Amino acid sequence: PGRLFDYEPAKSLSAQSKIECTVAATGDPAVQLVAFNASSGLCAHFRCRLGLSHCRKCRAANKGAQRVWTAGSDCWTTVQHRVSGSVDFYRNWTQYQSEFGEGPDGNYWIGLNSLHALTASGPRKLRILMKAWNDSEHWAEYSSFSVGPESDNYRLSVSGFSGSAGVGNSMSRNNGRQFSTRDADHDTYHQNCADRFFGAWWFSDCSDSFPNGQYRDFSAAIGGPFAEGVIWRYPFGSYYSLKEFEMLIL
Ligand SMILES: [Ca+2]
Repeated sequence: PGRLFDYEPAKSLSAQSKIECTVAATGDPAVQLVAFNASSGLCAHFRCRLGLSHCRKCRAANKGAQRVWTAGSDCWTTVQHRVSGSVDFYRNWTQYQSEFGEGPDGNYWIGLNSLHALTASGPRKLRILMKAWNDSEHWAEYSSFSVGPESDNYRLSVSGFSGSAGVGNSMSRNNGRQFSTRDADHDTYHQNCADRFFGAWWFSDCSDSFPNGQYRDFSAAIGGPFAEGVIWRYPFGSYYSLKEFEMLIL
């Protein structure tokens, strides 16, 4: 039933109906999802692998505060998020391996180890949500997204681009690249792109996308310097730092 990568089994029991299966889970705060198979009568309870906050997109799609929902709906997990300059993203290798920031609703990085763990059993969909300074909203999507192990410097595989009107594939140069930070240069450039542009990313000879660049407030967001800021080159250009940026996987 549905996409259950974000979940791990908590309990299974038998039930007469989906309602009975759901009711059986309401007393258990650890259970965030139920799946009922009508032909076998099997009722399965699941909990979020990385904690409830990572299932908020699923929960939002199922009417706010409702604590238990049914498998089969789209449950997006936020893996990266920029909304302001309150969290520094110019960090080192060890810091990027782990989660940092304010949680998925604020400025946030889920961590390279989690990105690998979440995509190790098979590629996921990646959705990117962007807000420009005129408050227009844009999206890009990749049908296949996975991150390799630490031993391969978390090499990125990303393909199957689609996007909203005007939005281009700004991650094509990142496909197949290893991750680089200020203290770990795995790019193909003669300098360290992470160090030169003050962030961390799957750089090649640098990048047309740079969600982990330095956040710029409106007064400094437009007009450069080149490729610094929260960048999505097509169509915004390399001198435009976005107001909001979010990466989610399904
Ligand atoms: Ca280099």
